[in-house]
Amino acid sequence: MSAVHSDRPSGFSREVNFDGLIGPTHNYGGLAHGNLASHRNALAVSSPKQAALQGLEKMRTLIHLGYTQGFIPPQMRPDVNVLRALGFQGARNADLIQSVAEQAPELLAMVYSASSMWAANAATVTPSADSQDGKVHFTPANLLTTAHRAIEHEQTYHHLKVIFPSTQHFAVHPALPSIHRFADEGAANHTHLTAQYGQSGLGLFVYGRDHQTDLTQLKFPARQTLESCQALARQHQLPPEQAVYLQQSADAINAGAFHNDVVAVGNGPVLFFHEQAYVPASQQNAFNELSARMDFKPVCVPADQVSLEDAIKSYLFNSQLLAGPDGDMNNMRLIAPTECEENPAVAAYLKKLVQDQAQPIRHVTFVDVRQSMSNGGGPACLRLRVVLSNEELAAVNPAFILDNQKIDRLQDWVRAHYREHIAPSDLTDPSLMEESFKALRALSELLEIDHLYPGLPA
Ligand code: SUG
Repeated sequence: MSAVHSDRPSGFSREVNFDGLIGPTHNYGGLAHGNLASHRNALAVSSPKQAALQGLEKMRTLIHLGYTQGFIPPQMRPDVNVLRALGFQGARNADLIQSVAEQAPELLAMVYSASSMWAANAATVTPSADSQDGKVHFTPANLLTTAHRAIEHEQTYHHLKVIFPSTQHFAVHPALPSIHRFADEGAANHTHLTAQYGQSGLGLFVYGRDHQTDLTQLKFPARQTLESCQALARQHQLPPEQAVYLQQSADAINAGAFHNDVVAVGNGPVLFFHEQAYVPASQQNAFNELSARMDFKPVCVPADQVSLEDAIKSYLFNSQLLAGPDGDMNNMRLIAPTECEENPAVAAYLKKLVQDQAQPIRHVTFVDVRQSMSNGGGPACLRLRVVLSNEELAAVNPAFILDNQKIDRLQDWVRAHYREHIAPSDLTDPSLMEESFKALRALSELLEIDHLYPGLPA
C-alpha cells in the first residue's frame, strides 16, 4: 500500500506498549458478566502486591527483548467522587466509606476496582500515518457495559493528556457519549493493520452488535457496537476506505469472548484468530476488503486443534503479538500467558506454529500475570499500543517511558505501599482507602508530577 500522506514525520516508527500499572486496590469483585474468569474468581482473596509486581516484570521482559515500553498510572480508587455524586455523605472520606458499607456495601467493589489496569480498554488509538490531520488520535473508551468500568473514562482522559501532552502531535478526545448504541471498549476491539509501522494502513474494527442485532441469541453482553466503531473512525479522521468492520460471532461471545482480543490478536499485516471468532459472512467480506487493500496475512487457528473453550481458558489470543524490535514483520513474537504452556492443546499448537515457516510468528515468550488473568486480563489486556515516530516519541511525557532502573523504583514503591492480600470484607475498612491514596501521592512524587491525581484528597 502506498502512504496516503506525504508530509508525515520521517524516520523510524515503532509500536510502544503502554501497560496499565496495577493499582493498590486490585481485588476480585466478580463484576464482569460474561467474563468467565471474573465470575469464577468472584470474591476470592487477591494479592495486589503480586499483581503489580507481575505486571512490572512483564514490562521488564519487553525491555529486555529490545522494545520501548511505557505505562499508564493506576486510577484513584476508591473513587470517592462517584460515591458523593450518588448521594452518599460523610464529613471525612472515612465516614463516607463507612456509610456506604452500611447502606450499600455492594457498591464498594465498583469504586475500589483496579480495572483501569486493562489498558487495552483505556482507549482506541489511530496512528498519525492513518489520520487525515497527521496526529495520533486517542478516544478513551466509555466502557458503559459494566458499572465499575464506566467510571474510568474521565481519569483515563486526564492521564492520556498528561502522557501525551503535545497538541501538535496528539489529539486526545473525550469518550463517546455513554449511550447504549455507542458502547465502546477501546483498543481491545481495534487493530491497526499495516505493512510497516509509520506507513498508512487499515483500521480493523470488531463489534459484537449493531442496532439491528437480535440480542436474544446472546447469553452475555456484546460490549462493542458497530455504531461506536464508526464514530471512532470519524472522530479519528480515518478515511472511510481505510476502515474495515467485522462482527464477532455469537458463539464466541457466548463462550466468554467479551472482547475481540480474547479470540484474536493482530499486528502489522497479520491477524492471528480463532476459527469461530467471527460471523462467517462478515469475516468473508472483511477479509476480502483487507486482502484487496493490503498484503493481508490471516493466521487462523482451527477449532479442531484448539477449541474455543481451550482458547478462552488459556487466553492464547490474549498474547501480545510483536514485530521484531527493529519492526521486522516476518520475525514476530507472541508474549503469551503461562496458562498457554500448561494447556496441552494450546502448548502443542504453539510448538507447531513457530516451526511453520509459512507464517511470521517465530517465537513465544511466556509471562506470569496470574493475578490479572484471574480477573480475565491477559498480557494483551494489560497494554495499550501506540505507534509512534521518533518525533512523536520525543513528545511523550518521559516520566511514562520505562527503563530497568525506573522499573526497580516502581517495584520498590509497590513493595512499600501495597497489601499482600485483599479479601472482599477489607473494602469496608477505610484504612485501605487511606493506604491507596497514600500510595498514589507517593507515585506522584516519584514521577515528579503534581497534577497526576487532581481529585486526590490531600
Ligand atoms: O472488563 N475484568 C475486565 C477484564 C478486561 C480484559 N481486557 C481485555 N480483554 N482487553 C473486564 O471484564 C473484572 C473485575 C472484577 O470482577 O473484579 C474485570 O473488570
